[in-house]
Amino acid sequence: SHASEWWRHAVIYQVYPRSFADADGDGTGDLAGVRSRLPYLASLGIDAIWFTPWYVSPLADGGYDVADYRAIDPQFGTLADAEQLIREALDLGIRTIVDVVPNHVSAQHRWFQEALAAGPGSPERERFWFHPGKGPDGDEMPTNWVSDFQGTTWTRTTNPDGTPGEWYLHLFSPEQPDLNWDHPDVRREHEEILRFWFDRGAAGIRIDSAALLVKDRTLPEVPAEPGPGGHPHADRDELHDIYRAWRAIADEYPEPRVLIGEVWLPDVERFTRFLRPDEMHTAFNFDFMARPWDAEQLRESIRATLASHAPVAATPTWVLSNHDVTRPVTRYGREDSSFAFTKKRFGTPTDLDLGTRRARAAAVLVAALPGAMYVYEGDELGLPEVEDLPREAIQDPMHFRSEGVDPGRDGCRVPLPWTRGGSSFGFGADGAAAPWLPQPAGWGELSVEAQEQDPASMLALYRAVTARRRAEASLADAPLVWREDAGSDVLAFTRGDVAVIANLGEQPVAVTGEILLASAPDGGPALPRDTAVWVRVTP
Ligand code: TEU
Repeated sequence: SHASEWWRHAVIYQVYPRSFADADGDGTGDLAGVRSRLPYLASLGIDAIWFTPWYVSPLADGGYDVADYRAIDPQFGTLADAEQLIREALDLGIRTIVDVVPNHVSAQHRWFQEALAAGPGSPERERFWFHPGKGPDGDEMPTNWVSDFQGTTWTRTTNPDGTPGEWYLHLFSPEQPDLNWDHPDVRREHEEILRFWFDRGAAGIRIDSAALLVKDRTLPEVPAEPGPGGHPHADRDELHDIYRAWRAIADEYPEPRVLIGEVWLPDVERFTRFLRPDEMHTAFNFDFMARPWDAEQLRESIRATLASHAPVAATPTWVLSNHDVTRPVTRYGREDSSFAFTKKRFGTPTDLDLGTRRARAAAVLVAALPGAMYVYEGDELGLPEVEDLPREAIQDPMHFRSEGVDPGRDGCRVPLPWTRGGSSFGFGADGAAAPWLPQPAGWGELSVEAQEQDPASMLALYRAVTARRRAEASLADAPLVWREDAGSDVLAFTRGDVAVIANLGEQPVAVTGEILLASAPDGGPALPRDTAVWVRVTP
C-alpha cells in the first residue's frame, strides 16, 4: 500500500557535506558537523537527508569523482561516522539517501590506475572506453562528442614508454573517466556497492547522471536530431536492464530501498519510462525549476508533470534548486528568471527582496503539490547565489574548463552561516580555518541564529510549511483540482479541504476563509502579488 511508501510524500533535504557544518575546524564540512546539527535537521520537519557524495575523492568535481565507493573521504570522517550518522538520524525519524555515481569514477580509482599501467589491449582497459585516435598519427579524437563541462570528451594517454597512446572517454571532466557498462565487472561492482550501503542502513540511493552510463559501442557522432533511443551516449534502451537489476536488489530488503534517478531528459515520455514498478521509484523533475516566474509557465509545468506521471502511477517530485544551479532567491530576483543551467552569469542585476518574496511563495506552492519535495541546504535560509566569489577561490571544474567565462556552480555551495558572528558564522568554531569558499560579509544576518529570533524569517516559513504539510492529511493523497475561475496570473487549486492560491499578477486577489499558511505576513484577504496561501475549504 502507499502508506508504507514513505518517499511518495516526503520532504527530502539535500546536504552538501563540504558546506554544511565543520566540526573539526579545517574549513571543510564533515559528518561530525552534520551529526552535531541533527536537532536542527529534525526541527525542519524533513523525512530524509540526501547526502551528495561523501566517498574518498580527490574532489576534482566536488566528490562526483569517486576513488573508493566503500569509504568516506578522510576530510569528511570515517565509515564509522557515516554509520553512526545514519543511525542517529533514524532515531530522529530521518532516513538517509546516499549518492551513487555509476557513469564514471575518479581517475585516481584503482581500476583506472590499473588500466593506465596495463596499457593498450589489456583486460584492465576494457572496463573503460579506451580507443585509438583517428588520423594517421592517432592524434584526432575518436568522436566529436561534447562534454557538459564545456569541452571535449576524450583525453589522450601516454604509453608507459612515453609515446602518445590511446584516448579515453569522459562525459564530464578528464578526472572522471567513463565506465564501460557493457562490462560484467562494472555491473557486479555497482550491485555490490548498492548492497554495501543498503546493508549499512541507507534507505535509498540518488543515482547520478542516470540517463548516461550506456554508450553505443560503434561510437557514432551525435545525430542532429537523435530519435528515441538514438543518442549514442544518453537515454539508451539498455539502461533499463541495469535499473531493473538494481530494483530487484532494493526490493530484497524488509523496507524496500528507494531508487531516485537524476534523469535529465527533456522528453517526458522518455523520462517516465524509467519510473516503473520494476525500475526506479522516482526521479527528479527539473521542469518546474527550469521555468521563469510566470503563472502560465508554472501552471503548464505542473499540468505536464502530473499528466506524465499519472499513466505510470509515479509520484512527481518538486525541486527548486540543488548544488548545480543558481539559488532560487537570486534566480527569481532577475528580470529573466528562466533557468540558467550551465549559463550562470557573473553580476546579472538582481533584486534580492523580490527574489526572496517569490522564493517564499514558491516554497508554499510546491509544498502543496502531489508528490515529494526536495530542499537544498541553505534554501531554507533564503541564501542567495554568491556571485562575487574571488576567481581564485572557485574550485568547480566548469569554471576552469570555460577559462573563467562561466562562473561555475560554486556560488550555491558557499558554507552555511549558523551564527550571527564568529569568524565563519559558526560553520566552524572560532579560530577554525577559513571556510573552503569565503562567505559574504553580510552572511550573519541570514544565519540560523538570526532567523530563529525572527518569526517572519525564511527559516520560520520553512518550518511552518513542513509542519502544516504534515498536519493536512489531504496533501498526502487528495487529487489536485484546478480552480477554473482564477485569472491567468493566478495559480489556484484545491487538494481535498485545502485550497492553494498563488498570485503572480499585479492585481490583488480576494481570499476568503481560514488562512492555514501564508508566504508573507500580508497574505490575505486581499492577496498581493508574489504571494501564496493555503486556505481551509469549507463545504
Ligand atoms: O550532474 C549531471 C548533470 O546533469 C550536469 O551535467 C549538469 O548538466 C551540470 O551540473 C550543469 O549544471 C550530476 C551532478 O549533479 C553534478 O554535480 C556532477 O558534476 C555531474 O553529475 C557529474 O557527476
